Amino acid sequence: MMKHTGLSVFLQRQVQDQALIKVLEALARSCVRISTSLRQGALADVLGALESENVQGETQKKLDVLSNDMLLHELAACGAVAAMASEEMEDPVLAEGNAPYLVVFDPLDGSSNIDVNVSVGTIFSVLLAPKASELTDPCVWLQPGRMQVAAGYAIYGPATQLILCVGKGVHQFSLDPLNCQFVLTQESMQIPQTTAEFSINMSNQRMWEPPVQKYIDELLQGKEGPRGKNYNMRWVASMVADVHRILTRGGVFLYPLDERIRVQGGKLRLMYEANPMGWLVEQAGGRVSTGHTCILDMRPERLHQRVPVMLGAAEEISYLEHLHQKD
Ligand code: AHM
Ligand code: MG
Repeated sequence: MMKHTGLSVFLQRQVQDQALIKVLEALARSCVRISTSLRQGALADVLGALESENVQGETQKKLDVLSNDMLLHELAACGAVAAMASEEMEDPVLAEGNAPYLVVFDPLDGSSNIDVNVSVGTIFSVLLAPKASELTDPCVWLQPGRMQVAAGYAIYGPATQLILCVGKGVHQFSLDPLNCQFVLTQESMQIPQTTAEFSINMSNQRMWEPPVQKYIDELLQGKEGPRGKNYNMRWVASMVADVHRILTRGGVFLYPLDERIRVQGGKLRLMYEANPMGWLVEQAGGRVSTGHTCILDMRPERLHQRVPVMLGAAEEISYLEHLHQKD
């Protein structure tokens, strides 16, 4: 049998800083625990909703809260994390005052899919921490995506996989369920520049802005339209699963602004959805944009800020930006 490289061996080869390795191993341990809970599902009575709402006003699932707790616990225990912030908590939680890293995460992305047994995931972003005395300043979190030290996600699908970037390409690890260890299964994932597959929630079509209306309309015209080829469409409604497909076989993913979500600035969250996923996509040769600007260069204004997201095949994102400039 082929001998795979384990995550720990990979990290020792790729990452100089032992503290960062501790953070990444704590994230991986959390994802193994979350994966186990998801697999038990109804048997462990972890499905369904709670009566509480998160900071976004969304109903929390039991597994949203459980996953959040697992991440908080593992990250606080690793000793290398100064503070943690999450989609499920209004304010950051302090951990180890003098530790070098901040971690921001979406503990269970796509959680509306849990009860119907469709893929969900965990998204995370690792940033440098300031001095201990500055940790309570909310501005320490507002770092542009380009300043991420590491980012990644776990996808809990037919197999559990961890996709990781420490600034040198995007690498895929698969969970061996026999020993609960992640092993390297693909190095340097690449997104082709062109594609014939798009991903968007079509039910919002009537509310999109004109450039996105025009773009999708052109794709739908297929071979007979201005793009001269037929396009396929996929929408899982778990960002992790939709982005994972793009990292695996290419494509373009859009969650644009629409009338319904205009006041909140978009649907997806900048710090723990768009930035980590955007960085992975860029590191794999794709592009990420709001339609007007590269998301990774934006200076965040709030921890839970939302943003329009367009990511994937570089040529498609450039064309979308061209349509927005003309508008
Ligand atoms: P969540 O973090 O509360 O799960 O919400 C984010 C999810 C994304 O995973 C997905 O792309 C999107 O919301 C789905 O939205 P829609 O319900 O419009 O299909
Ligand atoms: Mg999410």
